[in-house]
Amino acid sequence: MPKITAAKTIVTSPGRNFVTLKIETEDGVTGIGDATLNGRELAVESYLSEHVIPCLIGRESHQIEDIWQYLYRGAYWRRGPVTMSAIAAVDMALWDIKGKIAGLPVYQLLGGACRTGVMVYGHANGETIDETLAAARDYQALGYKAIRLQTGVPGMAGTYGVSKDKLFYEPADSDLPKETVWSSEKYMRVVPELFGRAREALGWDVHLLHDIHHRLTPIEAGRLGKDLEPYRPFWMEDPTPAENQAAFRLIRQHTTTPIAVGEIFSSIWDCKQLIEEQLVDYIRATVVHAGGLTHLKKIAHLAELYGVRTGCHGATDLSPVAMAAALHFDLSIPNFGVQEYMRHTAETDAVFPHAYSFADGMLHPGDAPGLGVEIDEAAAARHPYRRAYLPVARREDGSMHDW
Ligand code: GCO
Ligand code: MG
Repeated sequence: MPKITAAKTIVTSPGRNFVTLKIETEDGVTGIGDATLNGRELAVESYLSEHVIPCLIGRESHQIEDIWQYLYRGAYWRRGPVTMSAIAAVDMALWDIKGKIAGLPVYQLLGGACRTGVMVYGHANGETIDETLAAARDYQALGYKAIRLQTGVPGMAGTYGVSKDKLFYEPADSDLPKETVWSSEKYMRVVPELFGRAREALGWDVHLLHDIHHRLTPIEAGRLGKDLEPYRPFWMEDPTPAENQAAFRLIRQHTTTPIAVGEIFSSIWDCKQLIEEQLVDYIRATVVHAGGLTHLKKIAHLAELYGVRTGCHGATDLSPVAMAAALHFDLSIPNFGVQEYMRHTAETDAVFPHAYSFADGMLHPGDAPGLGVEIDEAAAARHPYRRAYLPVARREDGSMHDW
């Protein structure tokens, strides 16, 4: 069995920051994993280079589960986004290596394809409802079967989910956190209007999604979900912060609008109650922030028992390496729901050449051995790290809210 002989991190910023782990075996086979944690990139980089890489050298690269257990149990300090993103990067790189050695795409190692492709959704957004609907029509013209709708809230500059670029979403865009203003009352008035107008303009054959971005209280989320019911949204995402999983019971008592949650979760323990009590319909944990394919499979298997489907996070701040890994995963599990797909810039795609491709609203990971994505280190070196923070949100009286 090929031993790990070298590993290093590569930090690059082709339009935004990405941290990538590259592992090499004694046979010269290399594998890569995404370790990007938006706004906290160098914490994961240092966790890997200072604490994880020295423990990898000499281990058998094929022993993916054992290495996962070694890094998780062996740290003593369990869970959390920094630790779990670092473990995820190792895990992805090892699946990549195993696939390359086997001569098989990773989805074949995970059990083979359960579907012909992966339905994805893109972000249609604009400062006004008209702009959002125009963007949604553009996504429809590109073949998307599922579209997320976000719009600016009148009187509130810098609403989350509204971006300058139409195919990319980049909220981490300042050297220190930007301050934005929030009013739940104003927001809750605009979203039902957006969805009403969207059904008139776009029809009923397209799935429409919406992200609340942890902004509401449970009872407010129940109200918004109820107001949206006539427009049959595919889901409302992150209705309320999820540290208190039991809080979702209150939302469930008031609305049949499906709920998606979990893009900031780092382990199965963050969603165990949500899944077991069927308090959510879609689990959005990702391969990069929730411990890699090895751990995400366990979350998906638990979810399968309770009729919960997956809807993995796939914003622009997850690198093409994480996107490729997500697609192999999505193709191979029975309870897949939808995959978020925010495109990367041309600079990012040039740094990470990849085999996955988009057609008719679906992505396919391709059939290259391993994950099917590489890193061009010379191109990466041309884009040095730049500190960049996500914004923060304050209520109109100046008190802190959840961004
Ligand atoms: C989404 C997310 C993102 C996050 C971003 C933070 O649903 O895509 O909410 O847009 O804000 O990934 O790093
Ligand atoms: Mg979100």
